[in-house]
Amino acid sequence: MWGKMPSILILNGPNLNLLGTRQPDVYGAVTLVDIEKMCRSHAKALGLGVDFEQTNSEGSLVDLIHQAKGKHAGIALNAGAYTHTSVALMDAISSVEIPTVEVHLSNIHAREAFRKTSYISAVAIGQICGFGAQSYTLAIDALARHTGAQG
Ligand code: CA2
Repeated sequence: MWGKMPSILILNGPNLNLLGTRQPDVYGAVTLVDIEKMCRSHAKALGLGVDFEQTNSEGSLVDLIHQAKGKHAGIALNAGAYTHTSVALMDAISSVEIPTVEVHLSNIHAREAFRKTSYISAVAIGQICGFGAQSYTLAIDALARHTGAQG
């Protein structure tokens, strides 16, 4: 099903395009382009290809999750603030039945109360948060193990 090299989708939601340009105290100094490069080299070493996407639009995130069906062995999703609000994203993940790891840069459990609620957690295989950019590489490790998709 996955062809020569299995791949994963790394999907980023609203405002994550601003990383490294504002609020470095909360989110660090790395940019999303830095994170993309880290993810590509980390995944490659595990024999996994990567599609890396960012959109500020909830509907586009839903579309990208739908389009992952039959294409990607797993999804790492940082849904940004939609994590705490979006039944649509939760339903999209359930519907495609692709193992999904929830990712956050910050420790959402150590921040405002509203960030403790995640609609993604209910349908994810697990959640990784609080490790900055490293949360993404940890998510790739988890997906590689879970899917058995390493090359
Ligand atoms: O910690 C995470 O990765 C979050 O998903 C980031 C979201 C936040 O709403 C979630 O609760 C936790 C916010 C991303 C905003 O990123 C910014 C980057 C630079 C400047 C301002 C915001």
